[in-house]
Amino acid sequence: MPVKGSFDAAGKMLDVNGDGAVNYMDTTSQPATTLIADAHKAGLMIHPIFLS
Ligand SMILES: [Ca+2]
Repeated sequence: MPVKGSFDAAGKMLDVNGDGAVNYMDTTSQPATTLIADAHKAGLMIHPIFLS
């Protein structure tokens, strides 16, 4: 599922929730893509990972 961040005029990502850290918690979810369905149709397996 894609996410979208907010950026200032210089292109720096904003600390939207004001917790002092800039990370995925400052993003909003976007509509799901067809990536997983397309991968399954191609016979591929999906394995999620979390990067912090
Ligand atoms: Ca934050």
